[in-house]
Amino acid sequence: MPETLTTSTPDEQDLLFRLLRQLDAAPDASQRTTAAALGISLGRLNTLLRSAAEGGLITVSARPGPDKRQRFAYSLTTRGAAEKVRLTDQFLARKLADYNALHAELTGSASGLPPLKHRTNPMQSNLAPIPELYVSYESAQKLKVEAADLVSWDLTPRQICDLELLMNGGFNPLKGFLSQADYDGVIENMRLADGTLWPMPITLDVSEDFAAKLEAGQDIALRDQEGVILATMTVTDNWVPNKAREAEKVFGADDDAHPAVNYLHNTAGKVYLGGPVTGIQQPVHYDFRGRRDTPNELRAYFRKLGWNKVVAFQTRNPLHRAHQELTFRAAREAQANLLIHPVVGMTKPGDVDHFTRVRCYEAVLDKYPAATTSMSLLNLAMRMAGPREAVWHGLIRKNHGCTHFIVGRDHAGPGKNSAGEDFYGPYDAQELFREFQGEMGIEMVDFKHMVYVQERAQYEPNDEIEDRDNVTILNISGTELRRRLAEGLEIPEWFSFPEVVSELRKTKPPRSKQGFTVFFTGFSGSGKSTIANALMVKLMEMGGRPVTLLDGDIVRKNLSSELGFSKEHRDLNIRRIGYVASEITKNGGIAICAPIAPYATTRRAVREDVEQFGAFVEVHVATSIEECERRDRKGLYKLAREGKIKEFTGISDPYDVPQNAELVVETENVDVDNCAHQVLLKLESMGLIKA
Ligand code: PPS
Repeated sequence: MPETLTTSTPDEQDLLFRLLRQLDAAPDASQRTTAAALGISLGRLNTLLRSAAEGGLITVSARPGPDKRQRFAYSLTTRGAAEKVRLTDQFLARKLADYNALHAELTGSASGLPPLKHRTNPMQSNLAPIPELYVSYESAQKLKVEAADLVSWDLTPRQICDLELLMNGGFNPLKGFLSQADYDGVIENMRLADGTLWPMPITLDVSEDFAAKLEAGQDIALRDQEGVILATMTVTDNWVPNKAREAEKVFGADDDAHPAVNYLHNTAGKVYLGGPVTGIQQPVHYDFRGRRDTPNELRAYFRKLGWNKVVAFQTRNPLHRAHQELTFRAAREAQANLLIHPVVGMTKPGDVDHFTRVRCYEAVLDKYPAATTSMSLLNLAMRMAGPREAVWHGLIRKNHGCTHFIVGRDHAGPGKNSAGEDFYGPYDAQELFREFQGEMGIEMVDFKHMVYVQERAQYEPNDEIEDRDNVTILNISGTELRRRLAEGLEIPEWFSFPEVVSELRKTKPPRSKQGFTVFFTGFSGSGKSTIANALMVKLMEMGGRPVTLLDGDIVRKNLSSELGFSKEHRDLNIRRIGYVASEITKNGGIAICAPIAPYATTRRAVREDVEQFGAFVEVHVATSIEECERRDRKGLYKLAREGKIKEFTGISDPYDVPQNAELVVETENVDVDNCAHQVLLKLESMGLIKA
């Protein structure tokens, strides 16, 4: 950037700001119109344009057409757009100072005189518009075309969530992904390099190969998973972070039992990129569009309704009666309106999916007074960082126009560490929030654990029950709730709302109605297919769920006809079976698989695929190789012994005997019906079928 642009006077910076704003808003205007809009001569405009072009803030291109005064077209570059964002902040700060001075003069509040009757009604800072990183629609169209030629990075789902909140001001004051200096400050003491409080590292993690391609100061395009360009970024920093240190400082322990530490070590890229972001378009959401609001949309909504005080409730769980009581009490205590602000981006693995939760929230919303309560969905990717996360959540809610924030017991807790202990104390988050709330500009409404007092038929904070020895205190933990749902047991009225329970039951039916997979493994000729067929018929006789048999031979004919029996091909074959079985399980069916599946690691991978959606029951059909060879029903063992079939399992290829199968079935001297019955009994004992 040329000297003049960085070291110019406030007036010159103001002019540059107005020029960039003008080119952003009306890139196709003639020079004469632009000069008139800025109130300067054509000569001055030309000098300014030349200097901005030399500084890399705008590009100049020839425009066809007869009109000589419109020979050139100007548009903002990524750098120009970032500069415009910086100058906008500066401009707004100056305007606010002017406004405050004027207000002080009118009301006499600065002169020491008693204030005059308020003739002005200053806009509360929590409701004033917040800076975003987007360029205008016109500039975005041009930038999108330019960005198509840039090196591009395909964002991960978590990065898309982060980018959305960076661009719409949810992560204000961040202007992009953290630079190394900001990152170091955030890790060490929760502060950006300039001292501003910010507790969470928002970094763009990439692969080493991608990072190696980049030069300092290079612009890159950031694309979503369909390849749509959402933003550009000027890469100012490119470094290999010390992830163990990040885990220790941010999450309190370098322990993979913490979901964000696990993500850091096993999913995130090795290199971080930092630099300012220029927003082109919001990430696309097709679900619950009407329920999603940017910080400025919420601020405008609160302004319109005159909601000067708003208390936000953050949640990643369905709302039950305890939550309703807690939020009512919080609104009463803060004398504020209530914003239910659930996270729908990424939460803790294993949480109830957001589709189900939003249906639950909508059902509960009817039970709140509509005039003082609103709900909005937040596309945040949570990190489960407890205390630091609470401070982060508070800052995000402040950006969304809220004045108060509820912090309850174990806020954003990740559960137990690998030694079986809680990562954080139940009220650590409240303590850290309390320490910083003055600086944050949002007040905490803290709550102890809410429990149900049967005699008074109401929820009360656990620490406020003075007659606890004379009353019955009831509570259902999250684990207990999951158990009751899984087993189809009663969920009492005092605990939740019938509408919520019914939604949860639809998504999480009892085990006896969920899909599952029975995975037989054993040598060729061990009896897998025969037992699998008998089991299939018995399950069909019972009815209730569709049953699909994925027998080794059937699969090799219909799904894997091009594959042979090398390790690589066998693995591919089994992974395909696993994929189909996981889809069947997900959709509530029963998948019965009967391949040889000789490798333990591949069987484990299939188990993981299926267990995301339902039970995986591994059955080892433990017929010995000698017995299989003696039976030799297909005549294959003879051919294998003669060397006519290569890589034959048990003869010339390995078989890893299962160590942790749910069931081992011996077939020698036991009839098929009995073997199938053993499997049924196992399924029954696991609650997967009813007696
Ligand atoms: S694997 O390893 O799981 O992919 O094997 P799978 O698909 O279950 O094998 C299906 C049938 O292929 C026949 N067959 C062989 N088995 C083992 N090794 C070699 N080299 C081989 N070549 C052909 C065998 O009859 C398998 O059928 P089952 O039903 O197991 O007897």
